Amino acid sequence: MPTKTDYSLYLVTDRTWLHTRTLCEVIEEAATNGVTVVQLREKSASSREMYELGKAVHEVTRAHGIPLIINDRVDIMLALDAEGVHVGPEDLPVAAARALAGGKIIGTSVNSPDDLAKAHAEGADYIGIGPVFATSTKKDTRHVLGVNGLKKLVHETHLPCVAIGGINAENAGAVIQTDVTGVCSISGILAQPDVGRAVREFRDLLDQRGEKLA
Ligand code: 3NM
Repeated sequence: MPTKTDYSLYLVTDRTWLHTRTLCEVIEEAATNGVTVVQLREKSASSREMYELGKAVHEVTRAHGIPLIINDRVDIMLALDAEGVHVGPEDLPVAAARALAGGKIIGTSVNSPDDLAKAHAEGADYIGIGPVFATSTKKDTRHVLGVNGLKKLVHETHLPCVAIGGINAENAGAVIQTDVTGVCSISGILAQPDVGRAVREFRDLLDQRGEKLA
């Protein structure tokens, strides 16, 4: 699974951005329009809520043939038989997650060359690099990297890497030009009045890159 994963458009969830729609409805629309990975990240959910929500979301992602990654909770990922887990600096180390969940996708967050060295040493399958821009979605973000900081880290890794933090359809073009594998978004997709349209705008920028490389 890890080597075949399409990381190009990676949606991270946060139900606080939804208007009146359910998370499953919005994920259905996002997947139909070109999101290629979904990460369930619901920081205020109880274990039971994460499990029930994950079960419902997994049905949607499975129907679209895209992986579901669970934020932080290796136990919930295993209980759902989801495709992977994303562990940040305050979560289990990658190596510990790997010991529990051998064949699953394991991603981690990178903000510096030191983080990158750790991700390489511990055998992460992919890395999320961020925050690229300031964002109000996550309160405890680390040093804002900017496009140049992102580029430096992208060029120091052989791993698939996705950029995160403040990315929207307006600034995604500059992010994509760094050679990053994909872009992640929460509010750039979930907070938009027309989710399908927002996803297609990201998708168009990513697909233009593909056409240039072809
Ligand atoms: N992780 P938005 S920034 C979940 O820097 C997350 O590791 C970050 O939300 C990191 O797309 C972030 O709305 C929030 O800016 C991303």
